[in-house]
Amino acid sequence: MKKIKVILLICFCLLLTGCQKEESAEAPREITIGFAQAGTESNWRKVQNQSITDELEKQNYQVMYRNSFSDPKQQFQDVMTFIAYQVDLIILSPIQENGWEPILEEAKEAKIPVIIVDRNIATNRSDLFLTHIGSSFKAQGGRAGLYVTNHFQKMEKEAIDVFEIKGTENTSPTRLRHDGFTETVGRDPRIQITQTITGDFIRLKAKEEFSKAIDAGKLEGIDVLYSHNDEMTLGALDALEEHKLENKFVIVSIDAQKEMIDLLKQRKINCVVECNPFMGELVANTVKRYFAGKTISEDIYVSDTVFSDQNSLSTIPPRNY
Ligand code: GYE
Repeated sequence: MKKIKVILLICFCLLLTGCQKEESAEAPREITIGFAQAGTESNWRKVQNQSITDELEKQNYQVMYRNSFSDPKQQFQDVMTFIAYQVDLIILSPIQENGWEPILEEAKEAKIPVIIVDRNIATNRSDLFLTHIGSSFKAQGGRAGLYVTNHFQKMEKEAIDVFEIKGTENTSPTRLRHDGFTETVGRDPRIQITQTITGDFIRLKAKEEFSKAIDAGKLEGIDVLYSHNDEMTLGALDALEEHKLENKFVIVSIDAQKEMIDLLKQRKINCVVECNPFMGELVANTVKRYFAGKTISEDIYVSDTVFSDQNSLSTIPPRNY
């Protein structure tokens, strides 16, 4: 009996010293980041997704990933799942703008910080998230509008009619790319948006909607095609081709995927405003700064450029997406 007691005591001591050893060791604590991605609707999205996951993994963060495949309700649930798992930080690339306050309240209560990337959310509560990292969609719309105003500036035309292909409703890029555009073209009263369709940022959806517009004779008198992203521009071009129609519009697109740059170089479209998807490094550095207790600015902008037939096209570097 005594022997057993001694053995038990030794085991207990070993266990204690073992535990102490682990606590004093300087092994970095594993940090888990929940990344809630919006969908896979465009090539742009795939590159943005890759950029963020790659850079987080480079920094040795454990990434818990959920993709809600363009379903807003699913995305609310995805973020609730991260909260239930008690992840250390949430990166949210939202689909829609509205409805986030109660979910982010829950995250706040659970003391889980949230970083919003790409699209933004509609709230006045700056205490609900650390920062937003992404492009200025209003500036993108403004730059698209500026191309159109410049293009027609010296042309004697009474009216310049614009056909707008909008992205998904209730999303910040759709709202702001529209606002930025109308604000800028507003300087020339001849330029008016006379037709609008919604293509949800998806090539096939835009193709279908644009085909319907062609069949309904809605292209009559249109001078400009302004599309909120490249996938939808490609969809509209697909529809024109299917209807054996020549493209006779000025075309302005947003994103600057490879296919669109190629079309610009072939002078089949006129202008493409870049939306820079490579935000991973900024995101990972911001996460790192947060865990190091450093200050983080409220808005972190990704820089975009504009490619158009008003500039030299040969200098555009090749792209792989
Ligand atoms: O322009 C589009 C996409 O949210 C800014 O979403 C992003 C947009 C991007 O799928 O291609």
